[in-house]
Amino acid sequence: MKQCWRWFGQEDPIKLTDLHQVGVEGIVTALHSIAPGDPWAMEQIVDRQSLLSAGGYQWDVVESLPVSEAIKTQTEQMSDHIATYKSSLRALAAANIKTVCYNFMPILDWTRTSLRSLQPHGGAAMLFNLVDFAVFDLHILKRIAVSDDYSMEVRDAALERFSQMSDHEKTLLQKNITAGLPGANDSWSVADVRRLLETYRGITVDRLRANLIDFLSEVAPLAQRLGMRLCCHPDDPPFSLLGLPRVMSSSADYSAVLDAVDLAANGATLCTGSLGVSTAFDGPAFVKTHGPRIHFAHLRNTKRLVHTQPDKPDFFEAAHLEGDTDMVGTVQALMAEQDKRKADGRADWQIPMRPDHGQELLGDLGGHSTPGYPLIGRMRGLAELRGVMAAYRPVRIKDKRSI
Ligand code: DNO
Repeated sequence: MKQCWRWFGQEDPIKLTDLHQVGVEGIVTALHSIAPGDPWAMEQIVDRQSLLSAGGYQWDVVESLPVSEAIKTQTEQMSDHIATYKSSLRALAAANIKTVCYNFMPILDWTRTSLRSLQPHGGAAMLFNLVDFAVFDLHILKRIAVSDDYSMEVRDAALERFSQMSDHEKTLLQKNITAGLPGANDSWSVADVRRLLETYRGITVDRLRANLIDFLSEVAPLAQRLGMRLCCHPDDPPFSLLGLPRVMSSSADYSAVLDAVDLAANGATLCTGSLGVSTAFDGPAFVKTHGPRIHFAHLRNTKRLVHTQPDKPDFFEAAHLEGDTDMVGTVQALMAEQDKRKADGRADWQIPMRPDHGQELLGDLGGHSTPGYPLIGRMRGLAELRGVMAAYRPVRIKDKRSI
């Protein structure tokens, strides 16, 4: 697999040129300042490419070309936004950037209740706690939840916890939950979330899935003609939050969407950390089922904690080889998939991967790195994953000076 790294552009506290020391081979990035629904102009794409090539890299994967809320809910501006999405795809293809990741999560992207939870080893990890989430949902956002959102036990615990929280703790919780994607979506206010929730009134799981299929029926044929690979990121976490529908939470969800628009360009981002929160997730089996359509891999591990509601477990982001996902088996399955592609003569046999998220370790600590994206924690993750890959197939030394 191609060992990639997510880089946020010039504002990223990590210097691009330093990544050669980390063994990074490719870059995953996006034009984060462009809002979902707005076009990516050729000039901006080329500017970013020049920045990357000056640092000795190329732009391997776009993460993300975001899908606007209007497309997800099929409201007014949908057709304009689809036209814009297509023009951005054309511009990316013209710049020879062919792999594009996106997600179809309503309103919020990845969601955690704590961005820096202290671990026994002294580092910090991101964490999701359902009672904390219910505090935000029921007592800060003041949403009227339905009975299957939370069990009685979770509701009682949330009320109790809320009554004991300081104003500072309440603000921090709200900030953590609405942190969403580091980039274009930045941070939503409570008022924003309430307004956006209204736009999902009446949108069921079936309707959202149909909207995703409609979107793909528009953009995937174009991507196919352009020789591109679209890859949908799973829901993170893989269960409903704020009463919103989620449609990319399991292998069966992927089957439904990949089969509905049966083109190679309509593919998946396998994010082991997101899907792996569910007890039903089986990494090697996912690769077996969807292998040829996996265009990008996020390798990350999560560990479920003792929880109050089995359908919405608490979890934290574990070290890359230490969580509930069989990482070794998943990496092996992905490498076997690459071998099959090579045998079939596929030009895109190599799957770009990135060590997704990392714990904050050593010099990462202190809150100066982008949540989930510290240098040392991700470096540890990449080193461990590289070790697994090397055990499966020994690394070829590429240094030209060696004989
Ligand atoms: C979190 C990321 C996600 C991902 C998007 C893809 O760290 O994995 O934010 O970039 O969901 O569209």
